[in-house]
Amino acid sequence: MRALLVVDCQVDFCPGGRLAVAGGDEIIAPVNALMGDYDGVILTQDWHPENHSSFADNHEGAAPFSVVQLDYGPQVLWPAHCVIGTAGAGFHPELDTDRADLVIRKGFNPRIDSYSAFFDNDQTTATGLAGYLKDRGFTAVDLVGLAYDFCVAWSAMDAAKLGLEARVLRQYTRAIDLDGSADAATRAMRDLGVDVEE
Ligand code: VGL
Ligand code: ZN
Repeated sequence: MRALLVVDCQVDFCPGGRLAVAGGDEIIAPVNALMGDYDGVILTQDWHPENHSSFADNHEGAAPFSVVQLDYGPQVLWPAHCVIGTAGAGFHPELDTDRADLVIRKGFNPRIDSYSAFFDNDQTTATGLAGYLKDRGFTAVDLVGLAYDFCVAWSAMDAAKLGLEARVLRQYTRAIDLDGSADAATRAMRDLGVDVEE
């Protein structure tokens, strides 16, 4: 049983959004076309309160894309994005959300960011996705979505650590690519046994 995990295909990560990933909107139609090939489709949604600790605005004098030390380690500070209840937090209007069996929201704890669909960035608070996949008998996940080097990569690495067969379909992703983060993500994923397509 193989699931398709569609990561953060949201308005704010597409051109015109508050944390736009170049070409983010280009993957939406291809991702829709993939959905029928899987035993299950799961969507994730980045979902932050306004006072979220990953927003540069919530750190006095901090610039977006700088890095600070939080309780659980280094954290990139982002422009405010995917704020609960705003249009930017919604799915891209063309994403075929009707095909999804489950929607996982993540990042709603103001103190901890959550790139991965499985665990918050403290690496301990679980979202419940691991149990869901296990209970439904999924042993493999293919990952697509935004952004390749953050939420897709962290989700894929956690999937591999949990013993799932994890594969990233790279042409169905786009990267933020902050200081070489795309290449670093590819290396880190491969080190953990994630199958990353060229
Ligand atoms: C993401 C940065 C901050 C992502 C989410 O979806 O990759 N990146 N929040
Ligand atoms: Zn976020």
